[in-house]
Formats: sequence, structure tokens, C-alpha cells
Amino acid sequence: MDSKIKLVKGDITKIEVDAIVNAANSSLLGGGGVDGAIHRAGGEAILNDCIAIRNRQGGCKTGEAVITTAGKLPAKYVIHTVGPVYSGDKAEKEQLLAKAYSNSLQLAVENNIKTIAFPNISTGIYHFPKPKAAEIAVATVRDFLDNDEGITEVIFVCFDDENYSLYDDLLKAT
Ligand code: AR6
Repeated sequence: MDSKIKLVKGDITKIEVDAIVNAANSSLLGGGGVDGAIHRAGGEAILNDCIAIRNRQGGCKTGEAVITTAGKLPAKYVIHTVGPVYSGDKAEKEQLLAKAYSNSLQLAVENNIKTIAFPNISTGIYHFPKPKAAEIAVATVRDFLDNDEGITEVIFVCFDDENYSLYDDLLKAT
């Protein structure tokens, strides 16, 4: 199913897809990194939706995902997921990172989303080792696409050269 997977280097806020994924935190109130970039570029409509979700269900747990408008972004929706902070039980953190990808994809399917772009969740402020995170991301997306008909395109958007080269190697090796 790698024909449905693409690799792009750059800024996820510029990508025209049905949904871009945000590497958020449990508060859903914004932060630095890609989260800050998405809220800055998308405007207050995204934060307003996040606040409504917070009021309804108290934020978003690690490994889970919620969906909002994309405000002024070229995408239609933002799927906010929360990756794990890389400390403590490593095996548990690996499972939670896989869940962040699979729950985002599941939420996309439930919202009839066909095209979706992911940043490299947890590999910035949350310090997940980039090689392991890339392996988990690629394996989880491949596995999901093998069992799903709805999603037509998954784009991995890498902001830094190290992540780009890791994904490039993994996607070449089938
Ligand atoms: N487009 C694509 N990728 C980006 C962009 C961008 N515009 N900006 C940064 N990245 P991080 P985390 C990459 O730290 O580790 C926030 O404060 C970056 O190079 O954004 O999951 C949240 O509120 C890195 O590879 O997310 C949370 O508190 C990747 O995005 C916390 O950070 C993820 O880095 C989440 O930490």
C-alpha cells in the first residue's frame, strides 16, 4: 500500500489535504513546535473548537485524537493527537506513539477524510528518538492502509533533514 504514502519536506501548515495532524498536548490549548505553527497559521477558529472539546471531554489523552476545523489553513480539518513524552517505560511509549497514528487515521475515516498529512509526532519537544519514531509511524500507517479502503493518501511531512532521510530510507525498503 506504499503507493498511497508520500514523503514531503517542509511546513505542514502549507499542505492541501483533507486533514493535517497536529502534535498537540493534552490541554489542547496550543504550545510550541508544530502545534504553535498550526494555531498561528490557522487562526482562532482552531483554538475555539479545541476549547469546546476541552469543555465537553476535558482535553485529549496521550495516544488519542480529536478533530477541529482548520480555520485559515488550506486543509479542511486538523486532527489533534497527543504523542507520548519519551521517558519512563519505553515499550509503553512506543505503543502510545503507534496509537497516536492509528487513532488519527481511524478518526479520519470516521469523518470521510481521504487525504491526510502527519508531522513527526513526539520527535521534537517530547524527545522520542527519531529512528524509532519513524519506524513506528511507517509500520502503523502501512498496517492501517492494508486494512482500510477509505484513505487514498497519507503524506509524511518532515521539517528537518534527519527525519526526512530516515523516512526516505524506510519507504524505499519494502
Ligand atoms: N511543519 C511540520 N513539522 C514541524 C513544524 C511544521 N511547521 N514545526 C515543527 N515541526 P514538536 P512533539 C516538527 O516539538 O515532540 C508542543 O508544544 C519538528 O521538527 O512540535 O510531539 C505541543 O503543544 C518535530 O520533528 O512536537 C506539545 O506540548 C515534529 O514536528 C509538544 O510540543 C514534532 O515536534 C509536543 O511535542
